[in-house]
Amino acid sequence: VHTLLQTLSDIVGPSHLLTAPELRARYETDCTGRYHGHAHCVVRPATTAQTSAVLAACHAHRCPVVPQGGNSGLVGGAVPHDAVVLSTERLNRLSPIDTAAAEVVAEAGVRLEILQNACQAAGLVFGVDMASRGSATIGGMVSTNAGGLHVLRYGSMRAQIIGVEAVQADGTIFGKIPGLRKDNTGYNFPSLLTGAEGTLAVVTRAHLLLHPALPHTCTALLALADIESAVILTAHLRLHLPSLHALEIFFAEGMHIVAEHFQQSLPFPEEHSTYLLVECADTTNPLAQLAAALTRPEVQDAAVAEDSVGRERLWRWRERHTEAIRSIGIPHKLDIALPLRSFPAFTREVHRQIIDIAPHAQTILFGHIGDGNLHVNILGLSPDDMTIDEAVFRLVSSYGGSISAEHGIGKTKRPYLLLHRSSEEVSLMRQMKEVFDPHGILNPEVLL
Ligand code: 2HG
Ligand code: ZN
Repeated sequence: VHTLLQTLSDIVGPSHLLTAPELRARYETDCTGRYHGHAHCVVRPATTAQTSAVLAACHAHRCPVVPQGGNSGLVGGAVPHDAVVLSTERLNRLSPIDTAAAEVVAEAGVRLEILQNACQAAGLVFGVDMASRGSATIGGMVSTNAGGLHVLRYGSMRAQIIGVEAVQADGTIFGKIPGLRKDNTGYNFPSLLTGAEGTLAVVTRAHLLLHPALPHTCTALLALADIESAVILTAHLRLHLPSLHALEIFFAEGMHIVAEHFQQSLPFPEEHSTYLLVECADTTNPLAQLAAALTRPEVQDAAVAEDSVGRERLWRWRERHTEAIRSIGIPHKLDIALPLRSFPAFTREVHRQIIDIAPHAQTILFGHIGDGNLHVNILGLSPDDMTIDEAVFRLVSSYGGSISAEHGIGKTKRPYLLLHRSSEEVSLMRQMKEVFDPHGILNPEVLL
């Protein structure tokens, strides 16, 4: 390890090789607080060439490398175990926005919020948005195929990518930037690296497409009697609101936790079981469209906002779930996808099963109902106890759902991949891994 550290220091300069425990600490623990690891060092290359040299050196020493962006992942995918952390934070250049083509090239360490601000100044938007925008980076978002709040309109990260540049385990640089929106010349590497969780290569740059900004946005918080109503309304809104921009769900438990943690008073005078957050955006004001939806029989109460302050106030109920839950304890976070029609049966059953196994546990559900994506957060379990995680994954699988919708497999779900993928598929994945990374140095404890 000592000679490797010297080589890495020569590549990036001594101030960008962190070896002291207090400097390494923030790269060794993830933001859920559930995962802790140990890094030999943190290395921060500033260019693709340096990234390549770093990987070549680690490859020669057969030393595991864990790529890390904003460290905002929720499945332990960027937590090192006796590995070198390759931090992308200095790969942070953003090309000028190409307004004519509506495209931009971002290095892996560019934070989402920085990209969003640059787009806004150019009258454009980036299609992926999420609560972790202040820390999540483009490289991490590519590697996890991040989803977020507007997948129902723009698709997930994969749908935004025109080209990717990446570095293989042995230091070989590959990929094409600029890419082309249409390019059918064989296997699609950008798509393969999207969602690969840093196990095949380290993404260094991405060429991304942008969308025209929509000047009119309105948001409504709807109170409903139950999850059945939410499913009926979701189906209706998808068909009847062409300007639908976000469609999120949460429940009374989550609403109360957010209210308590942030000392906010509840938005409605009565108690309700289920809440939908609906957002519409368009080139002309979509308020009339949204207002028509509010007359539906499922809607028990509603609050609407058109100005950014009012809209943000409504969004907070949903976006603050993660932070409010974290303030109570270390949650188990299970990000799952289900057919929409299974939502009612699943939510009932998941509460029942969790209470059967751990009567003291507290379960909070929320998520992106417009994408069939729920976040099952469970408090009151010990971090290593996987009994409930496994029960929930089995339940999800029995409904034909996926054990990961938008967060990835990471370490948490690695033992359960076969609940959703066939052994033939997993075997093909392993063979691909071997081609890209024959010595298995890239994020070796993640995914496979
Ligand atoms: C969200 O939708 C994120 O807010 C985080 O995906 C989900 O904290 C979670 O479980
Ligand atoms: Zn989410």
